[in-house]
Amino acid sequence: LKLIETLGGDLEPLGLTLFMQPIMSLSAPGQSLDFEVLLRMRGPDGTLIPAPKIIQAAERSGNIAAIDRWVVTTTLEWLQRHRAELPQTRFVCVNLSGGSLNDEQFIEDVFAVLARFGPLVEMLCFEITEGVALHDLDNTRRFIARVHELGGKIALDDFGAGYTSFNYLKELSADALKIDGAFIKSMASHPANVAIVEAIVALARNLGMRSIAEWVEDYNTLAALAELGVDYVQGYVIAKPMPGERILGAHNAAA
Ligand code: G
Ligand code: G
Ligand code: MN
Ligand code: NA
Repeated sequence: LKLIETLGGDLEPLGLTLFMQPIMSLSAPGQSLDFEVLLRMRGPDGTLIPAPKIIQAAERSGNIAAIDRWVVTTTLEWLQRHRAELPQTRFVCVNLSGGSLNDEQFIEDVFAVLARFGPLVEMLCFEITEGVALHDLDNTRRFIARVHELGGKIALDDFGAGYTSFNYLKELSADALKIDGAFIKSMASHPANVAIVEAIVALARNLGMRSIAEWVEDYNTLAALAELGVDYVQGYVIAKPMPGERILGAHNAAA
């Protein structure tokens, strides 16, 4: 982590690596292979350093834009390399930090990267949190418009946590709402969460957006979400985040 604070350009030697977690469509279960990209770092002893630690170190040292740019580039390179092996993959979600979205240089760099990959960008979905989006609504709006021009998608991550304002939902034309995992995880023990999730699903549908439930940890919750009409589910009950090779392996085994 000290290294993140000192190095800039080439990040792979630092042990940065991308994990993927499957996102399952409830309307076509088993027929789609979409996923979220999650950053990991392999320590010298082989242990995996979780994303929040990496992100914090990078934000503290002003290197978060370099990290986010590396994640976007590496994801697209991976997709390009393995596209033929992923016929059922329609979208891949990538997380962005607030620091990056408000960094002019990052924006220019990332759109230069996207331009290199042409139509592959149509498979990208950028996950942004409400806090990030609200930090500078104009920057965020411009970013979203440019992503849409290239055919990419936007999901509002951790939706429902923080400062959800309906006005901001109206202001930003996102494609999907990712319901905050805290609501999903305790649906069974907190009936109020069921009502909240139901309302978010209806809100998404009425705004022409998709809904994604994360942190789905058991089958009862999965069944309840299907009943509520959630479009996509993601969580340990389906699969944990795993190295990209394992996604390819699982797919090849299933095919
Ligand atoms: O699995 P998980 O520990 O990876 O993720 C923890 C947090 O780190 C989440 O809030 C997630 O959005 C964030 N995160 C994971 N991967 C990335 C990444 O590549 N870039 C950014 N900016 N955030 C990430
Ligand atoms: O904030 P964001 O939604 O990007 O981060 C997703 C985080 O949720 C990652 O840290 C990921 O590892 C974690 N995660 C994924 N599936 C589950 C799950 O079923 N339960 C819990 N508690 N966390 C999960
Ligand atoms: Mn996310
Ligand atoms: Na989230």
